Amino acid sequence: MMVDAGPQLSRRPGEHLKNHLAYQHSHERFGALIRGHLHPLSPPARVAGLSDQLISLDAGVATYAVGGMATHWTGVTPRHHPTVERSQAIPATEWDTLYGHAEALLNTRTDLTENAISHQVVLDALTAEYAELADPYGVQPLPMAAQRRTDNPRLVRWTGMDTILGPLADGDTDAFLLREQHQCTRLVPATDGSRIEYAEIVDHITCRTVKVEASTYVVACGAVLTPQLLYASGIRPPSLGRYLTEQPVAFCQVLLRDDAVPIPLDDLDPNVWIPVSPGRPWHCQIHRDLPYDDMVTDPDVDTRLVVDLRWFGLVDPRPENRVCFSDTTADVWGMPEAGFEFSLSEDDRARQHRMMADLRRAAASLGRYLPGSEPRFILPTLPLHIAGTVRMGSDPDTSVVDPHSRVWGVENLYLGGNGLIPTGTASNPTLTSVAMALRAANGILASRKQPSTERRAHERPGILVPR
Ligand code: KBG
Repeated sequence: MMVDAGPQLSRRPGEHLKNHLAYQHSHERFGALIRGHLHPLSPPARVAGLSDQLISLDAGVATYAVGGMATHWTGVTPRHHPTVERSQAIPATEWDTLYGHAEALLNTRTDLTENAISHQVVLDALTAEYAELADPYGVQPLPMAAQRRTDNPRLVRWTGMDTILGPLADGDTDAFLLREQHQCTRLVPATDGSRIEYAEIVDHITCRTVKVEASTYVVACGAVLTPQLLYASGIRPPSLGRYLTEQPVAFCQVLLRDDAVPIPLDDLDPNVWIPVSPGRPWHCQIHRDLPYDDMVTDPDVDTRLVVDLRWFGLVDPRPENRVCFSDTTADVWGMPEAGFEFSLSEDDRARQHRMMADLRRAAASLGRYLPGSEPRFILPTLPLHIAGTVRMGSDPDTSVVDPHSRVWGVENLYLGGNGLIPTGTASNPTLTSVAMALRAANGILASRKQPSTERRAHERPGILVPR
């Protein structure tokens, strides 16, 4: 049984909203749609660190919908660098297998835009500029969780939660129950705290509260709402909410030289990547994405020539960087209100300035800046890659979950999502979080030795009991 506080927005649960024809070819229209799906997590007045010119968490948001941010994410799914980014909590020998499975689940591929003219132009120009970068960390196509449709190659099928569910998304099995607009407000631990006895779920459709008893509980509702639920449940290990990381974003737009084209009217966008590597602790993606609020569209610009350069930086995890929860103020969902305490260290800061210089280098090799979109750090910061708040580790004093994603000291409670990533990272986190979740799922399955038909009634996942 799976519950989600938000509504189901598509026929198949958790589908990517860009799969609808109306949004496939307009970043502006799609941007306008999803802006309404981003709910601020904390009132700006309570946010600390706003004066920082490189990063601010004022844009901390959550999406309340079945599928969460998978209903609108960009689908960029690189592997994290083995030494610069990846956590050592999982043995090095397992990462490649886990990543392979995660890529298959998400339908990650590098051929999405291989025939697009602007993709080839960008790839060639940057390959020449960055000739010193050795394989496998040189300029290359960006791995994308999306595929061109074979019945109409002008359209792309973007991966959403329905992709992961596979046949379960079609709802024709009793083995899986999905309840939309059901919000888990509390997990109720046994008196000694060693296990969860039941979950308290508010059904926002009927305004009833129900108890759900299960043998295993998994909380995966984002890097802020996951620790929020633990906090509300009185599960408050010392590292909860701490070691928070977020990636500063250096951004600009470039107009490709028009002697480099002609680009057909219905061409797809470029998707080019320069991976993180030692000495370059930043992730570079050259593509097109949703406009930021401060961007003005010039009707005289041929948008086929515009490319976005997004460079994401790495910040070190430090315990003082955190999301904290109020004991006195509730958010609109009745949960402890979140607030952020976050700043950059001198090392973090120096890294971001090197990243900005590199962004300028790449831009110069491609064309000239789009007027009004010259290089800058995006504020409030918007990669939405908050991590570390329920971090994985091998020491219960400095982590919230063990290497199998189980909350230390609570035998039947597992967590999932970007909050588990314990390291400073620059690349998009989703693929890594899915890899970690697969390891946890394998562990949960292995621990459930009996076949499901032999399990006692109360051990079946998700029994609804009216309160
Ligand atoms: O361009 C995207 C990017 O791919 C991503 O992962 C992040 O979530 O948001 C960016 C847009 O601000």
